[in-house]
Amino acid sequence: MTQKREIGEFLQGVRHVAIAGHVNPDGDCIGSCMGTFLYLRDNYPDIRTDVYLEPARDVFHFIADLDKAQDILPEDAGCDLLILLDISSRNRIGVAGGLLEKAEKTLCFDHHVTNPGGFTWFFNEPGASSASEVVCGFMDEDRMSADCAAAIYTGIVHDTGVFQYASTSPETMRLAARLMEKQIPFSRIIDQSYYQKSWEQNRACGQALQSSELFYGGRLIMSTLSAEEMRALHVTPADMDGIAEALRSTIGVEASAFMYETEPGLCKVSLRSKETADVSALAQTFGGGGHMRAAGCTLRCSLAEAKEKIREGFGSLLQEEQP
Ligand SMILES: [Mn+2]
Repeated sequence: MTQKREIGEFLQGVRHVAIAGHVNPDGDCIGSCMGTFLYLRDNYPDIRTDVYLEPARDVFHFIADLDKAQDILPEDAGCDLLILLDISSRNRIGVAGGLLEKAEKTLCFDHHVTNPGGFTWFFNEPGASSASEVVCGFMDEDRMSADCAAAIYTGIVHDTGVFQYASTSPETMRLAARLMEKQIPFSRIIDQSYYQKSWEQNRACGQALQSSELFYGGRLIMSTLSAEEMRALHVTPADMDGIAEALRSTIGVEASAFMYETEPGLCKVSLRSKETADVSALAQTFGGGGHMRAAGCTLRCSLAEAKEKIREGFGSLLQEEQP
């Protein structure tokens, strides 16, 4: 193995670290933030480390010390170094957004091709499976606890769709193997945090599949859930994970778009593709971002208008691939 860098090199003279992820945190965001928190706490006990995350879904509660994550930024909060993980852009920092101006130095680990940077140190690897994999490259694995390994593993599992997406590299698998050597409960992590869904979530996904429509000769599949439908199904935006992927799994489809109302007139759009359509480019035209195969954006309009805009946007994307 090549000699890796270690996060300690950014901690010279630092007495107070704050760690933060993005709004609406997903498995990679939570895994990378908590993994970094646990690693710093175990290996740099003289440095005060705070971690800020919006409330995580219950399925992540097996992650050690997740209850130490703060979901409100105190008035007097500060830090010498702000470590940012998986954020994709400076304006998507969740709870700790207010620290960006206060922090002396910022250190960002990411894997979003759309992240424009603007940090003291910026390690962005768009080809990497996850921010968890990127930040793990800066940890001495001999000094990594099982709890830290479990958090990092969770992040990788979630952002690779359980080692499925093209972003999964041989190195991702080697890293996952080394994390398994730490005796982490890998089966339980995958089942409980990734596959298991509540009855309400499964019904919402079922309804989205049931009402889906095909466009461009079956190359695009789209579906929506209105605020009213979500109320009737007893689900919230936090329950929408996995629906865009379920739509994409349809045979013949290259891309999927799932959209739902977070409030009247505000639509969250999840875009997925299989092999050719760059959905991050489409998301960017609407002020969003993400990856080639998984991206998202938020549109301020009715659900019907959002659907029309996204359908149109896919026109050039799906036509370009025709020979
Ligand atoms: Mn990620």
